[in-house]
Amino acid sequence: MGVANVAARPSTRGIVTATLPDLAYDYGALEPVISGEIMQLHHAKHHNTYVNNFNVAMEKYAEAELKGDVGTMISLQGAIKFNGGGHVNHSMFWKNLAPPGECEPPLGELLSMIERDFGSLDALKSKFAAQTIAVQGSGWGWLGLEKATGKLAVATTANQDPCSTTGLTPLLGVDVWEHAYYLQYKNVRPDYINAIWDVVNWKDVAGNLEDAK
Ligand code: MN3
Repeated sequence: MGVANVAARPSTRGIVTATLPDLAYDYGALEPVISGEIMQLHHAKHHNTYVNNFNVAMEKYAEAELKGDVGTMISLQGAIKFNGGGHVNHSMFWKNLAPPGECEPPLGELLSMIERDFGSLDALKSKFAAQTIAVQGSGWGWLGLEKATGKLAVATTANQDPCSTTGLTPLLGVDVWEHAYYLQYKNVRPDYINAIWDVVNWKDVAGNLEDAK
C-alpha cells in the first residue's frame, strides 16, 4: 500500500484526517547533505502546518457537505489540494530519504528499468536534476511509474500539487521549495539537488515500485 493510501485515513466520524508521521531517523541523521535544523523545521513546522490546515479544511468540507452547501465545498478545494498535497508529498519524501551510511544504489528490477528507460542511473540523475532545477518558484521533482506503459518517467509539479496530477504514480519525490534547502544551500538549488542523491533511499523507491505495480 503506497503512501498516498496510508497518509490519511477516515476517522470514526467518517472525515479523512491526516497525522504527522514520525521520521525513521533523527533530524541530524541526513547530515552533511541536509542539516538537522532544516529537517527539524521542515518536519515539525512546515509539514505539521499542512497536516493541521488539511484537517481544518476537511472538517469545514464535511460541515458544508452535511448542509448541502456546494459553493463552500468548491471554495475549500484549493485548501484541500494544497495542504493535502503537502501532507502526501512530505510523507513520501521523508521515507525516500535515509542516512548516507545506509543508502545503497538501486538494484534488481528498479535498476533494470532505470537503465531501460533512461540509459543509466547517471542519465536519470541528470534528467531529474535538469527538470527539477528548472521548476519556477516552489514545487517538486518526481520519478514516477507510468502504469499504462510500465515505464519510468521524470516529472515536476508546482506548489504542493501531488505527483498523481501528472498521471504518474510517485516512486521518488524531491522537495524544491526554498524551505527544503535555503538555510544550507542558500539560492544554489543545483548544489542541493546534486547532493541529495547521497541520501536517497533506493530500497524505499523499489518498495514503492512494487506497490505501484
Ligand atoms: Mn517542504
